[in-house]
Amino acid sequence: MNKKVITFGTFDLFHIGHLNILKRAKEYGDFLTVGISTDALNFDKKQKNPIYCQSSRMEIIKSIRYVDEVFYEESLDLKKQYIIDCKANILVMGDDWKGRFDFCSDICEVIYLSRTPSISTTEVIELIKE
Ligand code: C2G
Repeated sequence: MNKKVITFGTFDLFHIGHLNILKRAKEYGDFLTVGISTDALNFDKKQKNPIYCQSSRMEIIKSIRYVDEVFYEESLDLKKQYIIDCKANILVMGDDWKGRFDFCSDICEVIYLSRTPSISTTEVIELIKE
């Protein structure tokens, strides 16, 4: 198949929704690269720092059996550059991003997969706070 898949995320407080998207993304090819949002990018995206720092989040993602390569995603605006640099053929994202990366469809296939219901990093934090 020789197809390279790429996906991106913060992957803070790693949970089953993250595992599912990585597992399903890998099924579209035979090599999966994951761009992990830096702490600074996460702050820009969500106006708050992640609970786990970027190096911890990278170590966790790197140890997932479906993941072949990881790198730090510094900016949402570099998406196309990352795809080109990684020579990825397919971009896979959860459908909360549906449509947001269609501009990449001139250089790779863009696939949005359904999110895993009723789990999110924010929900986990709220539950722990209770
Ligand atoms: N996800 C999912 N199901 C959930 C939660 C998350 O499928 N219940 C998916 C998201 O759709 C995303 C990936 O898991 O594809 C990572 O989610 P986050 O860590 O929340 O990443 P996000 O903030 O969406 O960052 O350049 C894109 C951004 O870096 C994506």
